[in-house]
Amino acid sequence: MTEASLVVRGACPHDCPDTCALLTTVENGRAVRVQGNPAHRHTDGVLCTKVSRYAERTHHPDRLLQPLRRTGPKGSGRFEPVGWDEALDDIAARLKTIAARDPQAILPYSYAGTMGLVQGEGMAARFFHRLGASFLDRTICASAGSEGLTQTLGGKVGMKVEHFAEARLILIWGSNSIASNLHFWKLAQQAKRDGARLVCIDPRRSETAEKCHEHLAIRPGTDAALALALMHELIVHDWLDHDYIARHTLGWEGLRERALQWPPARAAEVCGIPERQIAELARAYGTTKPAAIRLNYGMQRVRGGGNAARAVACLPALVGAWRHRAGGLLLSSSGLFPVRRAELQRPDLLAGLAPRTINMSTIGDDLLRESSPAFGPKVEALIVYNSNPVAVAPDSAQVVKGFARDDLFTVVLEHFQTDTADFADYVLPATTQHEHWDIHTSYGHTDVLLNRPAIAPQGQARPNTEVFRALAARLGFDDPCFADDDLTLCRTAFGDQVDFQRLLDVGWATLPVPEAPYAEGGFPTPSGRCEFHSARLAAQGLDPLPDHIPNAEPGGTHPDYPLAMISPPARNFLNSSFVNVASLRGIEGQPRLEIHADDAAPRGIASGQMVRVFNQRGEYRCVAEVSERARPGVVNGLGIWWRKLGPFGTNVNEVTSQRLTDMGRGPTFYDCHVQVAPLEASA
Ligand SMILES: Nc1nc2c(c(=O)[nH]1)N[C@H]1C(S)=C(S)[C@@H](COP(=O)(O)OP(=O)(O)OC[C@H]3O[C@@H](n4cnc5c(=O)[nH]c(N)nc54)[C@H](O)[C@@H]3O)O[C@H]1N2
Ligand SMILES: Nc1nc2c(c(=O)[nH]1)N[C@H]1C(S)=C(S)[C@@H](COP(=O)(O)OP(=O)(O)OC[C@H]3O[C@@H](n4cnc5c(=O)[nH]c(N)nc54)[C@H](O)[C@@H]3O)O[C@H]1N2
Ligand code: SF4
Ligand SMILES: [Mo]
Repeated sequence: MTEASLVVRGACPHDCPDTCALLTTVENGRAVRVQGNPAHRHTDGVLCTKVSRYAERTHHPDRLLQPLRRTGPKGSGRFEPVGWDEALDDIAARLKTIAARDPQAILPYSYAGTMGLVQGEGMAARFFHRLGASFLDRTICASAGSEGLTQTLGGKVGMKVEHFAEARLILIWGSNSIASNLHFWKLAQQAKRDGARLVCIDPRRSETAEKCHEHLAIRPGTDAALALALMHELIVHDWLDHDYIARHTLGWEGLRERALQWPPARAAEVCGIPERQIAELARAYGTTKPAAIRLNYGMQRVRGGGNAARAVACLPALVGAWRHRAGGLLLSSSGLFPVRRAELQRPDLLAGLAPRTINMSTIGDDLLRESSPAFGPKVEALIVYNSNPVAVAPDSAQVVKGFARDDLFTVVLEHFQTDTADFADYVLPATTQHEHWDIHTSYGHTDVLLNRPAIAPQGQARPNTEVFRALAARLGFDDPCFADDDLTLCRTAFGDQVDFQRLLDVGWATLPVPEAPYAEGGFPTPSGRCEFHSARLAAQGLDPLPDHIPNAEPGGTHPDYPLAMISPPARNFLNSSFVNVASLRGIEGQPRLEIHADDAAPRGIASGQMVRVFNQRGEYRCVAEVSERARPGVVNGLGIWWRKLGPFGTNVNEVTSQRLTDMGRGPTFYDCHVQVAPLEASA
């Protein structure tokens, strides 16, 4: 270390269950190295490849360093520099004019570019509440699975991740852990060394699947059928924990009857796997203790995603797996955090207003809607932060058409000139995690983390909070809460629920969560039981019991689009973040479509060849890779490239649909049929 060098404690801001503790080495005002904090047990000194390159992203030559105003047509990416005051004055004036007619014509659009509670929906939520802007339904990632889990277990709750290390059987279900949950994978490896069996359930032979003892390469969207067949076997072989079922579950008779309709032979047909694999998995699950399931969101991006999560979430109660601390299930731990949302986000500032809600997953259609009694006012202004919808939202053709509207006023707060920023009227340079305060929950462990700024804001970049404070002032919002600084917001997020001094001194604090939280039942459902039968779903007119709901576009049925496509993330990107970091893009090379030899050969497709992937919604182009990672009938289009960095300015979302899930109003990215053809043949 040089004299001018210091090490600053932070938290990884990315949408990843691991929420690592970071140590950033700063020399002469620059972040020169980012490492995992060895003192934080979940991080254990290890970061993923992406974030170990974080300094490269922070000091990227393409960082946006000053506010920009559009000079060319929308989408052209032509801008001129403008001063902060001029930009903010104009934005405030535009918003004021629109709000005078109807503030619901203004829509925030944000997701998890940062998971921070402060730079996420902190000051921004206060601002939009006070304005009375439309609500955004933040569904794009996890809402179907979250809803399924909540209807079954009562919330986003489950096992403590550290106990997976002691499990004897681990089902890795809809998760490519090596790519997207690295620190869980380390625990699974530890369990494996101690003799545990690892089983992966995934249509793709992912980096994780190939390292497990067994891989069930089911067709996309058939998870509920598999879960019901497992239940069938648990019942007929009496591998049930009758005592746990009687005392801590609700609706067993109904579920039993439903499951008995799913003998393994029927599920094998639906899932496209050998019956033997189902029978063997059921035996292992019914007879191995403790058995743990790492469920992840990859399995809920289909029409029946909510039901599928529900079906899987029923399994641990049937075998009494919750009795052991190393048994049960984990999809998300985020519901365990006592975040004081009302104090942080101040919904009381709505002062009686009840704005309409727009679903972020249908932004394509919704930007193109005219005013109507059912919809409310046409969207006239869009404020985007922490998200890149033009690249990540489904059905790109509609999304692009919406963003290209000349009568839409768009402001984008960003680090980089993304596909979305290209459509902005104003682009405002945002600080990165290295340059601002924030506080973090996690959806993969149970620690709260504090992020300290390591370096000064680069160029003229400002934290999101600062932009919303400045707009609030210009709109005359005088509630004292708009003067709160970021450190105050950090303190507000948990109040007395978390020892803030400890966060300042150490960087994290562990929540007091019981070791085996549901050993004696006590689920946070209305009944306090694991709800196989959900009265809340029945009240919504939905099936109260979990069932298999086939994909809307399963592949193998449509004459023109016979292949099913899933589009899970490429390992070295995080959604569309990092696609512009040269060293990481270098590893990924080009956008790829994995296709099985049985599907490639009849189409005359060889590895390395450029292909068109298309359906009724659109077409994108990428490089084919004939690979055993794809199962026959299913292609894997790895995401999520920036459109402008992919061939022909397209990415995988050209072909995905805006259809929503059975529960939670989520997107169905992995419920998508396509055809694939060599590019030359069609030119
Ligand atoms: N490296 C990296 N890490 C990430 C991300 C990233 O982009 N890159 N994204 C982050 C985000 S936002 C999220 S939400 C999580 C996502 O992480 P996960 O929840 O793990 O979800 P996915 O990566 O979408 O999919 C995981 C696996 O599910 C498989 N899958 C697809 N369809 C089905 C299905 O119908 N059934 C089953 N059983 N499996 C299916 C996919 O092939 C994939 O291997 O990861 C986070 N971590
Ligand atoms: N086809 C397909 N599409 C998908 C998925 C898929 O698996 N397949 N996955 C879906 C999922 S799971 C998700 S979560 C969504 C993710 O969608 P998004 O949440 O939009 O995620 P990113 O693409 O990473 O874009 C986040 C943007 O926020 C910016 N950002 C980061 N930190 C800050 C900050 O502090 N301030 C500001 N102003 N900006 C910041 C980053 O630079 C980045 O451009 O994509 C979805 N889209
Ligand atoms: S992306 Fe995930 S694994 Fe990588 S540093 Fe961040 S929290 Fe850790
Ligand atoms: Mo996500």
